[in-house]
Amino acid sequence: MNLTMKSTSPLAPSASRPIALSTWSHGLPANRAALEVLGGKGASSSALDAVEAGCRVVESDCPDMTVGLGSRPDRDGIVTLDASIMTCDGRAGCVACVRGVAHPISLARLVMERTPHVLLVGAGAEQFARESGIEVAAPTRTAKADAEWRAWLQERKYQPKINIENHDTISMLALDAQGRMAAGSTTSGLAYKMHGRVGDSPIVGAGIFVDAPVGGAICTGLGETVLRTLGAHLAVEAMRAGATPQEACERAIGRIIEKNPNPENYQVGMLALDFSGRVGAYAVQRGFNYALQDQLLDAPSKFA
Ligand code: SD4
Repeated sequence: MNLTMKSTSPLAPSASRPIALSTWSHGLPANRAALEVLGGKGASSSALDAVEAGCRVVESDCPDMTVGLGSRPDRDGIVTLDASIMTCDGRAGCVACVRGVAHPISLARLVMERTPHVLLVGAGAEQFARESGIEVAAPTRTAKADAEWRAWLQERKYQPKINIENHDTISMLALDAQGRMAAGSTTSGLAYKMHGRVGDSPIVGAGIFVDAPVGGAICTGLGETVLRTLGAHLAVEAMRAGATPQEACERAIGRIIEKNPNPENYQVGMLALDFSGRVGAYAVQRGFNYALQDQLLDAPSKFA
């Protein structure tokens, strides 16, 4: 099977700023919040603020149950969350496998701004949250997540469904009026994962990467495949070598397919943005949509 769907046109609108670009349809409310922040006056209206604001919207309300405390749990019934944030001057903060934190994206930002570290995990990340005045709730499951998990326990079959279950991380890129770019990602990872499993989303270079003056890239999908190839970093380095954002996404997805067998069994979606506002989008499978400003678009894919 190799029914390649190539995009013929760059999806870039124009060099207009600000720009908000996000994965999946929940990228629409995320972009709205991000652009509201970026439309504001003053020094605080940065791409970093925009990405944090956008991700927080989905953390608070994610009907797909793939972001925030309302997500599906791991196989032990525990909701664990991953998040990362990065600015184009190379600063980054990430948290992984945290419980009870409503806004992991904000905790990731605090790791970046208030610690000498890049990544805090598990109990240590939760301790840092408490010390920073962030509430850490006792781990719970929503009634819906609880019912689905109990149903899952009957069979205990671990087979994430492409584009349906487990593939709705919010990853975002924003470019502000001053020409600063930031990236962020927040997720509960894969439903029914092993306890302690961490995907690509909170790993710099895997789920997100941004570097001035080149651009940024973000991923969603089966994190293991992206971790093995450092997908976002691949795309940014392709742009550094002269690829357009679209070409960069296609090359990075190509490498992911090359290195991870049986692509019919997984989905990865990738978005890229450069500093002139050109956008790239590509996926392994059909069905990956994304939000560019207030538009929902379908990404071309390697397999139809
Ligand atoms: C992960 N990449 O934990 C995440 C899942 C995801 O859309 O992106 N879902 O593997």
